[in-house]
Amino acid sequence: MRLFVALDLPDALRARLAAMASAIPGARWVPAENHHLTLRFIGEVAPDQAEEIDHALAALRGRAFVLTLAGVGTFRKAGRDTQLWVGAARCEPLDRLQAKIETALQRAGLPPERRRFQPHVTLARLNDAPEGKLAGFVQTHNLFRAEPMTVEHFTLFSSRLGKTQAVYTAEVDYPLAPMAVRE
Ligand code: 2AM
Repeated sequence: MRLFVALDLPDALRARLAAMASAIPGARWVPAENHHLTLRFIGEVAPDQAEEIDHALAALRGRAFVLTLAGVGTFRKAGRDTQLWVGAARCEPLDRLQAKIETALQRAGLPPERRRFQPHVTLARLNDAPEGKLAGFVQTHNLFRAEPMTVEHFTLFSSRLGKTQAVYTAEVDYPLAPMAVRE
């Protein structure tokens, strides 16, 4: 099983992200149903390890929080733009949740994630997309700011390769404790 831990996004937000797709040669736009914010990529695991991962995540205690997606950018690898994404406004509760998940998964026997957590929702994967077009996209959407969303659970997803796109399935939702109500 190929697994990852992520936040799913409200339908209206996914529709808004999908509507940002534009004519950029070499861009493969992620369809609305696949939008998510990855907290931890796990990769291929055997069924008994998947069970341990599930137990470790179920034992994690976290609190709900408000998250706002904002800004756009690209990831570059070897001098080429590989991904176009929407980022997240700075959010300490998100960083804390991600750190707790990392600890839980290491306890479940996974090797540590070496890469820095860069919260993002991938909008498109890029193959030789012209830099000018990408710069134009980033400029157009630089001020993008979504409606704040309340994160009340996180999710263990499995991923299968479909014909044209990966097929993601929410396997387990792990609830977060309700936010403290202000007096
Ligand atoms: P991405 O959107 O930035 O590519 C499911 O594939 C999720 O896991 C995606 O959100 C993807 O992040 C992430 N992912 C896929 N392969 C990965 C890898 N080798 N390392 C880290 N994250 C990965």
